[in-house]
Amino acid sequence: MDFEHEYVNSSTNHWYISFLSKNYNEKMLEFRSAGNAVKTSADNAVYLPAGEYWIGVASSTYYSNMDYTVTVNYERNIGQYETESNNTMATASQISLDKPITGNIFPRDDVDYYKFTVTKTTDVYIYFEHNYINSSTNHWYIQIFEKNTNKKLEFRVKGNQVITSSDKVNLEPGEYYVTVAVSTYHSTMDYTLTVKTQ
Ligand SMILES: [Ca+2]
Ligand SMILES: [Ca+2]
Repeated sequence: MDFEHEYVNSSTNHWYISFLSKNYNEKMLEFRSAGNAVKTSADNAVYLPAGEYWIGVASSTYYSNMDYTVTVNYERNIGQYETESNNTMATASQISLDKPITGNIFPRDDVDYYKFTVTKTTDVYIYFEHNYINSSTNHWYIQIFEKNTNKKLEFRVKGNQVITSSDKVNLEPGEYYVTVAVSTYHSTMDYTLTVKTQ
């Protein structure tokens, strides 16, 4: 989402923009725009099913009656992104082996569930990427487990660890789930994960 306005000679926030779920009860995204920031883009995308959503614009620390323009940028999701809400096994986003999927953790208590199927006994590992964050603290917590919640693999990813290949785990044929959740620190930055077989 982009938010634009004419220049105001002030680095203080003048506008507060929020993107709300169709039920109007869940914040999917929020950011602020300073007077001298003529174009502000949201830090991350939200990946949503078709439906109605709401954008709220309010004054922030300072008030301006100046006109503003809001643009919602849209890209069709054909499986390259998670689809919220995917916070339970039942609503998991389906993924294919060796095909990357991108998502992010927002709000902090967001959990992303992905479901994949193994048709023959195979070794898999998770390849996890994100942009650099200047922090050696863990930001993401990733697990693979079976439908009966038997955990097969878990690992954490630090902010400054831009590429991670997990240990390999040997899986029997069946359905499995990957979850991505916040670790010690929270980042809304996009991550891309792939369940790899080689
Ligand atoms: Ca998510
Ligand atoms: Ca989620």
